Amino acid sequence: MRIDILTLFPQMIESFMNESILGRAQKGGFAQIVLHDIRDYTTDKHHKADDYSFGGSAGLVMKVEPIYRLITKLKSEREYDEVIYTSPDGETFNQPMANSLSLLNNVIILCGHYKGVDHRIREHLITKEVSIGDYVLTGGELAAAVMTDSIVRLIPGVLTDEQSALSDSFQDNLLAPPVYTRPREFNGWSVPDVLLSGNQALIDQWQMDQAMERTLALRPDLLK
Ligand code: 6GU
Repeated sequence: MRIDILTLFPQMIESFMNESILGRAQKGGFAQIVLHDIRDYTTDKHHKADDYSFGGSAGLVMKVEPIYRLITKLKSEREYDEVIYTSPDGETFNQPMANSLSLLNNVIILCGHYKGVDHRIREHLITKEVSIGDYVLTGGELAAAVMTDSIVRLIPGVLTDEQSALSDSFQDNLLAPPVYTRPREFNGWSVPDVLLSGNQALIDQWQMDQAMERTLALRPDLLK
């Protein structure tokens, strides 16, 4: 899968994309994450990528031409399944959306900033608008990073069996059960006996009960 991220601030997320699981996914050839600086596609001598909004409401708006040029260039090189715009107006990102996006080949994510992009971009080039929750971020870069992280880890081969995404919270609409490691006893705090019993059926049952109990207590909305 290839994800092209279009932003005015590529440095904000560059190192994030090359660390940990995202870094390994790219080195292993499972994902290609390409950051593009929208300012590189301006043609005026001041490299102006934003301007005042018509009608006078406060704040800068990202200009149509550089974004159009960049998206048109990318589309001439390969076919894109989605052109996503990060915006608080969008559909709220969640695990089912991550699952379906992880099946795509090529995706563009355009990061909104300031008051947003010239609306003509949204009308003519964007196929999907996504928010990561009901709070305001300075820009879409963190949203793009969050989405990329949760999408790429779902690509088959990125996680080992032990890290398997199938046991993550939310994957089956349940929170994950508690986990423990050595030592068995610390400071008088002990690990539940069942986990040391060696009886896998019992352990599976305990983990399922815990997942259900925790979901009921902490996120009953997930069970609806
Ligand atoms: Cl995608 N962008 C911005 N600016 N704020 C947000 C968001 C996105 N998702 C939640 N808040």
